[in-house]
This record gives sequence, C-alpha cells and structure tokens, in this order.
Amino acid sequence: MNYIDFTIQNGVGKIILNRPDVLNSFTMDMALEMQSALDECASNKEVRSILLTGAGRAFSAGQDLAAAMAPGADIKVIVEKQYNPIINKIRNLEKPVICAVNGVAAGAGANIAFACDIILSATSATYIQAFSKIGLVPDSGGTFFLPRLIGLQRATALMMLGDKVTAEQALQYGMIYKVIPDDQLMAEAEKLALMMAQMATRGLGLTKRLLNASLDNNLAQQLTLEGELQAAAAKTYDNQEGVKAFLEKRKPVFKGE
Ligand code: T3D
Repeated sequence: MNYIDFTIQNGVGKIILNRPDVLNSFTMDMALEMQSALDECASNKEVRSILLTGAGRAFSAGQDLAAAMAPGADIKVIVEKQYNPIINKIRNLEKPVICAVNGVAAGAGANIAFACDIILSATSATYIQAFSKIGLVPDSGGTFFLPRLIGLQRATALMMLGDKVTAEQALQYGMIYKVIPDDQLMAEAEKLALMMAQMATRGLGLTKRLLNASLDNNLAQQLTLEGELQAAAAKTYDNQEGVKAFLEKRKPVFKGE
C-alpha cells in the first residue's frame, strides 16, 4: 500500500491515512487502498477492532481537489467508487471501528469520521463541512449521519455555512465521544482499540447491526430484531464465558466467537 499504512497487531487493525503533505486528502488510489484494508479487517478473524487515524497534522481534508480537477475525472464516479464503498464498509463491518481524529477533518474526511463507531478527537482537531465553500453538496453519508448525531438545525447550519467546529464544540454538539490532549490521543486510542479487541466482539458486532437497523426500523421491528440477535448472542462462546466468569468471580477471557 502506498497511501495508507495498514497493520494488524494484537487483534487491532490499524489504518493510517498517509498523504500528510496534502493533509491526507483522498485520491482514487488512496480510497481503494482504504477499501482493501477494511475488507481485510472484515474477513480476517485475527482483527477484532479497527483504529483509523491520519498521519501528520491532519486527519483528512477530504477529496484531493487537484485530482478532482484532473482531465477525465468524473465527480459521480469519485463519489460512487471512492466514498460510498468506504462508508458502507465501515457500517457493515461487524467489529468496532474507532476513529482517532488527530487534526482537521474536512469534507469527506469529516464524514468518514462520523460513520465510525467511536470518535476520539485531539483537542486541536477541527471539523469542517467544507463542501458549500466550493459549491458542492455534502457526501460520504454526511447528510445521513450528521443530522442524526446533532439534529437537523445544527447540521443544516454547519453544512450551509461551512463553519469550522472545534473539538470542544463537537463534543458539546454530540458529534464525537471524547476530546483528548493532542500528545495523549494516539496512546489513548490504541489503549481503547486493544481493550475493545479483547471484549466480546461478536456481541459488539451484533450491537452494531442493531444500531444500523435502528436508523430505519420502527419500534416493533426493532424489538423483534433485538430478540433475534439476543438469541444469537446467547449462543456465542463469549456469552457462556462471560456468565461463567461472573459466577466464578474471575476475569472473562473472550474469543470473539
Ligand atoms: O470530486 C469531488 O470533489 C467530489 C468529492 C467531494 C468530497 C469532498 O471532500 S469535497 C471537500 C474537499 N475538501 C476541501 O474543500 C478542503 C480543502 N482544504 C482546506 O480548506 C484547508 O486545507 C483546510 C481547512 C483543510 C486546512 O487548512 P490549513 O491552512 O491548515 O492547510 P492548507 O495550507 O490549506 O493545506 C496544506 C497543504 O495541503 C496545501 O498544500 P501546499 O500549499 O502546502 O502545497 C494545500 O493545498 C493542501 N491541501 C489541503 N486540502 C487539500 C489539499 N490539496 C488537495 N486537496 C485538498 N482537499
């Protein structure tokens, strides 16, 4: 891989967007590499949690605008081949995806972060729905996730005005989970990813399936699905181990099965 760093260690699949000179903005090649890494995280049983972050001072400035202007570039193809698969792969990956936003997250860069399960943000990170500044509409699932995270009023204002949101504001709005001092972000994110890789990850994956479904289902459908997936969770090794460990007053050893 040339534009991302991808490693698997101690159950954690770590994806680092790595075009720091252009603030990790996306080209087709980088997007396809990220998609391959997400596929590997989904299929490889060794991977039980995923950590996504950026190299250098930015998380991602979204689409590489020079690449978007290159002869032959087709914006519809860019959205359909680069970003839509990334968002679908993150949401359909039944393992926790942690996003450590290390710096500015703009355009598609911000909206990829919002598709992740848990967002930890550096104090200095900022979030910009940059699309309106260049006459585009938000993509990468932004119009789906942002209003659900922070409400229609704030999402509309941020998407129309393109205001820069600080990490503290993002936390107050409910866009992200935690703000962490810059020099501690990666250590905290790695600690969380490692901890989650040792949890009952099959159950976490089923929880993610429920949360995905809750975005469309009515209450009756959701209650039915909760019953079905609770029955599936109860059949896992990890449920047996969790209950046994509780009764034996010891720490459970989960396998993600
Ligand atoms: O085809 C399509 O377009 C459809 C897909 C759309 C999805 C999208 O994501 S649309 C939104 C695209 N992103 C943007 O509009 C953001 C553009 N970038 C910025 O507004 C600013 O760079 C930031 C606010 C993110 C950060 O500002 P600052 O002052 O910290 O950094 P800078 O000096 O602007 O950028 C540093 C370098 O990165 C600079 O290169 P240089 O001068 O050092 O050689 C700059 O040109 C480059 N860079 C930053 N963002 C992009 C970029 N190069 C290409 N594409 C970028 N998006």
